[in-house]
Amino acid sequence: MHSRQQCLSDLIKITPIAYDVLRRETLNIFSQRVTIPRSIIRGNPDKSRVFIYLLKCERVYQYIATSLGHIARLPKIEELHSFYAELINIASENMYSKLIRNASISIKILTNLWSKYRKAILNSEPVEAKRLAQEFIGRSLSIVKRKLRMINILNNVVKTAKITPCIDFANPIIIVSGMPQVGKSTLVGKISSAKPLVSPYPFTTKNVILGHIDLKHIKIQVIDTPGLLDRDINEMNEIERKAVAALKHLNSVTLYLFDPSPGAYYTFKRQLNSLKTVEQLIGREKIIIVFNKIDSVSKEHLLEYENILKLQGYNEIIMISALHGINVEELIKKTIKKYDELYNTDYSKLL
Ligand SMILES: Nc1nc2c(ncn2[C@@H]2O[C@H](COP(=O)(O)OP(=O)(O)O)[C@@H](O)[C@H]2O)c(=O)[nH]1
Ligand SMILES: [Mg+2]
Repeated sequence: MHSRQQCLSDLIKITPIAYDVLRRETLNIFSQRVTIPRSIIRGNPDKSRVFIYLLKCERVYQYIATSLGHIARLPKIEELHSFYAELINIASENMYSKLIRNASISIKILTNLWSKYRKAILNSEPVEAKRLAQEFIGRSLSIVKRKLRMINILNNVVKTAKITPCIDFANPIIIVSGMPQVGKSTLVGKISSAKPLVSPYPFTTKNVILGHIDLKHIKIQVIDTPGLLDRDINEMNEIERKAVAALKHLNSVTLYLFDPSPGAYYTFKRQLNSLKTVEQLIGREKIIIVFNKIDSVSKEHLLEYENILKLQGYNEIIMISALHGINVEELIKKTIKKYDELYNTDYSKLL
């Protein structure tokens, strides 16, 4: 099957620029020597200083307008897939759209300003020309400074674009979700091409990570997500919100992992609370409940927790050990079957 992978890093291609750098470069351009063609000077010998300042300002204007143009031409947030849009909003603290808008506005203001100053300088006496040119540079910089205060978000936006996986939104996606330390990254590492970091500390996974399961004619995408705490979505931090973005915006089957073992980092009750949050986001029908780490849980405990979930209406729970690969194949089969049911596809036949 054809792959239609989309990479955020191909869409957001820009070298971040800070105000201080832009200012320094502007002053640098302004201070550079310019030479006016003799033919022009010959006809207007007393105007040569005027032409020098005109040319300096023209260069500065071109430089600033070009720099802002790169920002103004970034893709609009509405043009991005909603998953990518949300990641960009998280990275920019919702300032991305405003930055692009303000870059466009600033270019217009600068262009107007330059057309006024160009006339004024051209009609001025030589001494006046220098003062007007300096005034133009000062005003241009102050427009940029005022309008593009949030320019530093570009750093984070570009960084995010670089690490965001290229997703084929038309092909199947399995999301692995759950509280920190339940074994999400271990499972993704076991079943897919991704090898996310696994550690005994929470919040080791700070980004959405993509791996693939290679079937005969298709790659099933598997997404590892940062752990979610059992709190309201509005209270979540930047890292958790990336996991929420994946859940909310990707058509997927979500594996919600529990750690029912006695050494679990969070109590079973809290894990159940966190499941409720995921349910609110995507609806119960897209979730498969998985108990991980069954290698280190007694049968009695498993049964006890299973019953709690059954009372809540979850009839099927899949028991696995991601670490030891117990029942993992079975889990993949069931997940793809569920995907087929949800999205009216027939990938199961490829297994
Ligand atoms: N006993 C046992 N430990 C596991 C299993 N899966 C993961 N772990 C351990 O649980 C800890 C957290 O794993 P990790 O995959 O980083 O969890 P994540 O935070 O949900 O991504 C690590 O120390 C893993 O080795 C399992 O099936 N059995
Ligand atoms: Mg992890």
